[in-house]
Amino acid sequence: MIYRSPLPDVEIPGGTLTELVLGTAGRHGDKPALVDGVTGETLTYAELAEGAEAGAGGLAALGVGPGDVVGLLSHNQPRYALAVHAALGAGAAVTPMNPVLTAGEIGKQLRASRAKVLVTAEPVAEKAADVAREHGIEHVYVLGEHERARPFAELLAGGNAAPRLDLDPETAVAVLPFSSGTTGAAKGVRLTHRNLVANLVQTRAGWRVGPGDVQAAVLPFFHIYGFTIILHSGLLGGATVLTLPRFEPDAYLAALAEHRVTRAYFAPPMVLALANAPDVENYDLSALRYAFCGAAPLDVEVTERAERRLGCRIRQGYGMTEASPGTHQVYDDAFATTPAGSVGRLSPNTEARLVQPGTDTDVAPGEDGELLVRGPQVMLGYLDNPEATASTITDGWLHTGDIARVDDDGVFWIVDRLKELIKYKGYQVAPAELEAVLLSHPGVLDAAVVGVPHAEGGEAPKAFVVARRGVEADDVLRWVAERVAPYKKVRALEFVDTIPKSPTGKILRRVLKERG
Ligand code: AYL
Repeated sequence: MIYRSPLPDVEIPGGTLTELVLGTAGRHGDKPALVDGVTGETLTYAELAEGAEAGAGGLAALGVGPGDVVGLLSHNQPRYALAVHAALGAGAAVTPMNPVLTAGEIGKQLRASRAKVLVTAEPVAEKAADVAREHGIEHVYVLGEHERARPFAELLAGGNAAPRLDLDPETAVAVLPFSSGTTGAAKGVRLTHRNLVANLVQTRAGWRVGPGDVQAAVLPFFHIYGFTIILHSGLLGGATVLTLPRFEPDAYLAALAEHRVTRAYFAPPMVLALANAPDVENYDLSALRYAFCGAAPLDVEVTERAERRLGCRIRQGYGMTEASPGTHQVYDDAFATTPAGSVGRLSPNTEARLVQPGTDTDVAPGEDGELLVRGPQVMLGYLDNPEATASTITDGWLHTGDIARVDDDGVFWIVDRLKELIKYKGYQVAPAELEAVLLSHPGVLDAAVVGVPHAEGGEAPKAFVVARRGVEADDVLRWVAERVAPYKKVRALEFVDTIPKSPTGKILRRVLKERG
């Protein structure tokens, strides 16, 4: 049984991501494409398009071209978009990174992606410069100024023309985010120009983002939700994208009011914070028409509380990095009629199946099953990992590792997560990565990590550890905390005699999860 979108297929334009989103920049000219919610700095559509061209020329003059990768380590700011499209214009792919990653984690991603250039932001330029030096990356640019890096503006000012390229959008990688997928450590996800172009026009069929819209962008552009759904859907629509570097309820609400934000994008912890914030009612949110949430499960009671306070419905989107990311959405036209708690309907050109986990057998209609999705937004594959690609995509079907249900109206619910991935505040935490860090501790003999319920984060990593005598929990927790970004920290630890495993040696995560 194959489920299809109720919307007719859309035609997917043939060009690059930049051609799609900046091709009409001339029409919007002096209109702000991006506004910095903190400094007020703006970047107009014309400045973005011209800057991207100039930056592409500057990068090409450094020797950056098709097949190369540019690392991007920055919080949300208007110039983020400039860096992305300069790199794409040179023919390179961008590998985005969370600025809170440790030097070790950044180095790992730069090495795996073979990045040639690193573009960073002022607050993390010191760390970026250190990592670049350690990994022999010669070119480090900063969006702004810093003594350890060259100003990105210098690349734009060189007077170099953007190269003429003949990229094949079906095979040229545009973005290389890292995701652990259904199992193991984080892998580079090869999203082509066509994947992203497709997902943007697919999403547009359900959401009418237009020049009258102001989109709040506090969710990070280094994650695919922020990159595609917030930043690029906004640019494609000719909207203004308001960047905020971090979520803090009061500052966020003030920004929504001041900039008359029409569309807001949340992850579950933001909805929870807004449901409980002391004085939401003091802000004029009358411009807000659509609010979205995605990246992790959202509680219906919390949703309703936040909706009452914001005076706006909140509806969910669903997808995954490997699908660029959107596969399900609540269309604007169905905003009032699609139930909270669901993830809406399939985006156009997207098919779905529900199967018995680990098999190719469909479940009976109405039953829960593992969600498989197929469409032009599904990645080309993982970087340097054909085995992981082959086990994740079969006959074009992407195995999501999520358990879903669909009703007679074609509305989907995500009811459980089968894969080992932990979502802390919507961010991916890969148990395999934490297990490797735990095992590197000299006193740890064996370890397994699973997600357990956590009030603020939704879910957080808990470690089960077999240790040598005399090893202290605090010491093990500190060992991990020193080596991973704060959001990945192990937040609970239990010493055990053995880790339950299958006869083939696989950790029985469900058993541990049920023990809690
Ligand atoms: P990744 N409800 C429950 N779980 C979700 C939801 C949701 N609404 N959205 C994402 N997830 C989980 O790669 C699910 O387990 O991409 C899924 O496999 O970081 C995993 O997160 C993917 O995590 C949008 C808005 C997509 C957001 C997104 C999120 C992309 C997150 C489309 O419109």
